[in-house]
Amino acid sequence: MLQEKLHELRQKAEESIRLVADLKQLQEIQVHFLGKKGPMTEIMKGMGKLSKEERPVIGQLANEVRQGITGLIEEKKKELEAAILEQKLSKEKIDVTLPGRKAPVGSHHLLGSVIRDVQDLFIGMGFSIAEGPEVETDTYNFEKLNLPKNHPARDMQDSFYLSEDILLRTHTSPMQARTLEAHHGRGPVKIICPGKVYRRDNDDATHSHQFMQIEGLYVDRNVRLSDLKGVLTVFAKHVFGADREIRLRPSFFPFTEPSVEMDISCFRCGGHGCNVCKGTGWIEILGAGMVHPNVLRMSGFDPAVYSGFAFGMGPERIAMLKYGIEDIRHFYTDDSRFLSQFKRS
Ligand code: 2NL
Repeated sequence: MLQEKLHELRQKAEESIRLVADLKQLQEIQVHFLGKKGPMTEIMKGMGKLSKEERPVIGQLANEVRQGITGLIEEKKKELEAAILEQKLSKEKIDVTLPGRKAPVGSHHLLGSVIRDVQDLFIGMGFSIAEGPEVETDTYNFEKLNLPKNHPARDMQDSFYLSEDILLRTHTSPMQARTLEAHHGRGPVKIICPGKVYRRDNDDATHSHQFMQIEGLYVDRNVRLSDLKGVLTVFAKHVFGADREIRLRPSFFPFTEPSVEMDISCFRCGGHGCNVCKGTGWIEILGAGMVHPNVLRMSGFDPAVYSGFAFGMGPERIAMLKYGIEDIRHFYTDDSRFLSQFKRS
């Protein structure tokens, strides 16, 4: 009886396993045939009623059947898992002929491009680039530039002081004074000083506590205001267009005498008056002058022998005018939507 039942069970199980389509069904079949409430358990329970002679024979057969079914289930399981993997692989295959994703390519920052353009122009006229510390001493930032103690520009409110004698430079002029000094009273000195400078200011559309400056300095025998005019005319035409004219207006800086402000004829309206030049036909671009004799003397040059011109400009202002940028903070907040408008070589 039991023997027959076991053979029948084996046959049924084989049949069921063969027809199984997925892992869930296979699991159900395993529970159905071999589980606690299944026929196999039932048969094992009935073993106790068997005679001594029958028990080992049936026991052995039952074990064989159980192992046989278990083996078939394992086999089927592997088969199904392999099929699943195969299907997954065929679905996820990579099409190597598809075009690749474009990697974002960076570009020069507009402010850097403007500064390099100015530098290159002056290098072409025989100037060298001189760069120096942004943390300066009171001596080089003020004293050597004819800004004596008690000068209003030294007000604690206007600068970032690290101690009584050390501050973040308020202009690039200290580097000009350092370069003059390094020449031990012998010209020519012909330099451009670009770099970051700092003022205590509340940031708004036209002010920033950190900004850039480009200063120029030319000291030699017989350097005259007309040399300054010539060099600045070349600069104005290079940056703002070949038909620009310049004009100089009297001004004041402690480190130059005489001092001037330079305007260019409006590049938008050509001088008739528009909203860029506020109806005047002229746009203020930079400050300049002849190096003050005190400055020359303090840096080791004899003002009876040497003279020179100097100028200072804000590259942010130059870039804002040239490219119609309305807020200086665009240069520092690095929003790629702003920056990518100026992607060029
Ligand atoms: C401005 C004006 C200026 C200078 C900077 C200078 C430097 C030395 C000696 C004499 Cl070592 N002068 N620099 C001269 C005149 C004007 O900058 O408005 N900058 C934005």
